[in-house]
Amino acid sequence: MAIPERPEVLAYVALGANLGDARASVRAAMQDVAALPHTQLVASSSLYRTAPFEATGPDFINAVVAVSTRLNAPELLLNLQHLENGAGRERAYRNAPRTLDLDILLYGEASICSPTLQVPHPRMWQRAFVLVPLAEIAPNQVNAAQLAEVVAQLIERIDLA
Ligand code: PH2
Ligand code: MG
Ligand code: MG
Repeated sequence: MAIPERPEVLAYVALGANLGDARASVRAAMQDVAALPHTQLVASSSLYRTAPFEATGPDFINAVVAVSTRLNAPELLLNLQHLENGAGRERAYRNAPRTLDLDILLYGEASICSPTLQVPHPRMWQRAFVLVPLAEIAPNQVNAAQLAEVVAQLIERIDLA
């Protein structure tokens, strides 16, 4: 069912995994995010292999997608958490290795600071694994100085979009 009274909002979602078949999990999650209710996929980045940043465990697979959605931000968050749980996500400790992590980076122009959701994502500007795939699909959202800040972090484009 459409929600005609709701505006369509362009949102950016970061995907990450470093447990199990991370590549397959991120690929499947891209399709699952695209299939969320009242949501259309606008763009998806390549897949990147990245070194754990302030985290332990195996290398991550990371990517970013853009969606146009009529879900509000809390609804989008709940839907993403549902997908994380469906992928077997456990929360053993902060930044523990995970089967799937889905983070809202940007939700239109919104600034959100609630106990459960902060948008723009408060740490996105420190992270190459976010900025590089985001710049691939939305070059207007990331500038050269921001990319220069994270240039020392290891990131390799593995599966071209
Ligand atoms: N996610 C984190 C912490 N560190 N490092 C990489 N390379 N990729 C991630 O997705 C990641 C991380 C917290 O969510
Ligand atoms: Mg995260
Ligand atoms: Mg998360």
